[in-house]
Amino acid sequence: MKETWRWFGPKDAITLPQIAQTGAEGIVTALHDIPYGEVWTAEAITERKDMIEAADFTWDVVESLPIHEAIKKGEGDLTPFFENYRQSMVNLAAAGLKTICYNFMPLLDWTRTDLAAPVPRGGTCLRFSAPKMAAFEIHMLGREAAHDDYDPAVIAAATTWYEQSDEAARATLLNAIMAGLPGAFDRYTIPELREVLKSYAGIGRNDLRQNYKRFLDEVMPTAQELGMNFCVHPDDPPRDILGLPRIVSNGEDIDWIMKAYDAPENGLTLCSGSLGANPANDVPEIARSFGDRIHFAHLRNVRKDPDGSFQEDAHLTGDTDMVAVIDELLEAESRDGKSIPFRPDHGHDLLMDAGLGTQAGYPLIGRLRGLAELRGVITALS
Ligand code: DNO
Ligand code: MN
Repeated sequence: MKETWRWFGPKDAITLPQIAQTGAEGIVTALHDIPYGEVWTAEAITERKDMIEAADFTWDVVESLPIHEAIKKGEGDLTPFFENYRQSMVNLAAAGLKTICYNFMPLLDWTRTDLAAPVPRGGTCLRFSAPKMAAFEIHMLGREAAHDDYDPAVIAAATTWYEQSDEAARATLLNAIMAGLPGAFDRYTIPELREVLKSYAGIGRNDLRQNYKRFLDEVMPTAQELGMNFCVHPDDPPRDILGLPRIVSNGEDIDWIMKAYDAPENGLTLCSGSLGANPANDVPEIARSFGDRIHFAHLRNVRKDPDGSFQEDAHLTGDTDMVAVIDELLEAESRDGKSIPFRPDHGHDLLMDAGLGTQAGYPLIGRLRGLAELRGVITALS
């Protein structure tokens, strides 16, 4: 398995020479400044690649080559969006970039309600509180239908939270929910979010699946010609959010996707933290079932509460048996004769992390700790 590190580009508070000290050899990045739907030019790709290589790294994975919302919604004339997407693929492949991570989550990427929840012995982590999410949906957005999406006890706790919260707490909650959107785009205020949610009205699970299949049919033949591996990132959290359907949440969903375009290039990013947030998901089992289609891995752990809340735990503690997950990935590697790039996906804010101004979930010390722990497991198992 190849150790990689997510770098958000020149604007990242963490520099490439600092990343070099973590021991990681590969970089995972994207051209976050390019608006969704536009072409990644050969020049922009080469400029980023040169930067990475000048610091003695390889650029191993593109995360993400984002999919425009119009494609997810199946709305309007999609021809230019598909053409642009394929053009970006051609340009990436020409630069030797052949592993592409993306997601098919409508509107929001990863979603948390707390960016700095305390962990017992110091430091903070990302947390998803089901009551706070319900409070946001019901009381702040006014989405009445959310009553059906949560248990009555969660809804009662949501009301209590809302009644006790002040403006600042509600603004912090909105900010946390928006933080999962990478890059500088598409942060919404409450009225904007209400508006944009309307544009998804009537799009159910099957519609989203059909739109996804159309995307695969449009891009996978090009991926095959170019020798590129695509790897979809699972939904985080693996459940419907804001009434929007999510279709990459469990083994059954992944199976549908793999069969919707049945080719090795149509693969998976095994994100143990995302999948692990649903108690019904057996992550080592998912790694085993789809080992031949796993082209990239995000390794982290979560600890779940009975009410549907969860928080990010240290990489080797938490509910998921990470040694078993890594064992499956190593098996897949030796079976298929491949090397799977992985990154410590998120970390706790530890020690001086809080002052560094890094992206939420992507601290220096916390991920360094995670990477070191994972490296130990990999070394022992191999
Ligand atoms: C969260 C990440 C995701 C991931 C995208 C991939 O930290 O794992 O934001 O990059 O969903 O498209
Ligand atoms: Mn992930």
